Amino acid sequence: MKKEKMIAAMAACTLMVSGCSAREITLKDASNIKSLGYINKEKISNIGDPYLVTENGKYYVTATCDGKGYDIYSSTDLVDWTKEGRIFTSSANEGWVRSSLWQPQIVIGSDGNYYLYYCGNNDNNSLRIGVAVSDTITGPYKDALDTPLLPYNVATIDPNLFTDDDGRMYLYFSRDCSENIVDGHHTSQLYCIEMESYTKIKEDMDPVLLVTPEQDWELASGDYLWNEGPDMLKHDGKYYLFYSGGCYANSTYAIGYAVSDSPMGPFVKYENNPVIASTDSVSGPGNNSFFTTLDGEELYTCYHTHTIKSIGGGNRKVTIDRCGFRQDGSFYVNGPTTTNQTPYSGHTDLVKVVPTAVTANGTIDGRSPSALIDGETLNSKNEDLYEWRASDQGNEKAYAEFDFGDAKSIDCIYIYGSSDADYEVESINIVFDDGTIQKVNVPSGAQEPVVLYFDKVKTSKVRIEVEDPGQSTGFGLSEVVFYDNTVGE
Ligand SMILES: [Ca+2]
Repeated sequence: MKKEKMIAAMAACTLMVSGCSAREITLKDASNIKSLGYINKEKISNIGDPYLVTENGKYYVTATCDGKGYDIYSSTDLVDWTKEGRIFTSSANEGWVRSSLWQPQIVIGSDGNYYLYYCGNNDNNSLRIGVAVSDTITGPYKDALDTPLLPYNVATIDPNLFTDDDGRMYLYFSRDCSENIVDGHHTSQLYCIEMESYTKIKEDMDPVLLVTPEQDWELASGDYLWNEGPDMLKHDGKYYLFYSGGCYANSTYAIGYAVSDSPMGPFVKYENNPVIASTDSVSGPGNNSFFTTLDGEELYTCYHTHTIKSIGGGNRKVTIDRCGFRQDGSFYVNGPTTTNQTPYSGHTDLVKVVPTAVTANGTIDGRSPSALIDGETLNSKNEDLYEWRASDQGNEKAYAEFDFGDAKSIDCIYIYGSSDADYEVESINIVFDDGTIQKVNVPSGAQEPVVLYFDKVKTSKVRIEVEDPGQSTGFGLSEVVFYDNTVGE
């Protein structure tokens, strides 16, 4: 982002917007409102490979820690986290695992037990996958077996157990590049095996190779190549296998996915991978898991990014961003974000006010005003196809209009701009039913919304129109979200 645009965005975010003709809305200081959005900070750092699971009305995260064991953290709101302590530890005398304890997964068993799938080095310094069990989510977990879970004499890591709707269970894992040579390259590839139970693989079945590094972004890491960190997500009857490619220690690391009609493939990689990649301000996103907010309303992905971008390496932090599926079945992530984003559903005093219709006085072919309320707020490679773009209006001001049907109370608006600098206008007017109007400097980039918080306005429509096109060649917006703060009423 250009520096002057950054300043404009910051100015807008601190509500230093200037009034226009007609009556102005009164902008209020939102800095003391805890529930007004979330920001990805270093809430949990010096970790990797975070796995987030919900249970007992809480969010729990476990992750790769110091390689000697796993810690677990809990939260009721995804903002404040409590370290609950160590749940599993390697030992020189017990079990089979000795070191390099990486990517854990906690599975809530249908039998009332909690299962910890983990990986690490055995006595021969070869990586294996194991499973431990506990009757509480916070452990301690004890090995369920006295051997690794998988009986193969090859290095395997990154277990991800998936239970299908019919109850059949599948274990996804990576055959690790430390011992896997493909076409002369150390290569990590993803495999799947069906499980008979939480602690036993199905007999007489060989693991099935699912994906191998082949897309350009997966080949950028040099002699060593990775497809690792699997996480299965089923949507609309299809199986979405998420994975990480590139080198975890630098900015080549990123997340992509592949789709199949069956849990064991064949899988076809998404042509616009990766769906989460490094940006000017974020490095090394990878190894994601998925969760739904406790109220069941919103899907998020939890993944790691480098704590210190310029250093990279193994010090990573938990990063959380909203995600979803488009109507065409493709998947998007509103991330990686570093600025204030719309609040987590169920953890805010702001109630969403949803338009019943969105119209515009002109939209270029192939785009739709409905993109303004589809939940997708920002765009990376190729994905600006999914934002709204006004058609050339000539002398007429381009606008989009949000219709709420009946008059609704609104006191907060998030406005996500265009992902393309050519479509970032200098300023817009927000126009309400009663002629109240507010000029707003538009932020740069769909990733950094303007957040407006103001005295309640009762209105059945909100029009957002170009006030000053500046240097732009057109007008684009990614998403607009309206809220009513109901606290104190
Ligand atoms: Ca959108």
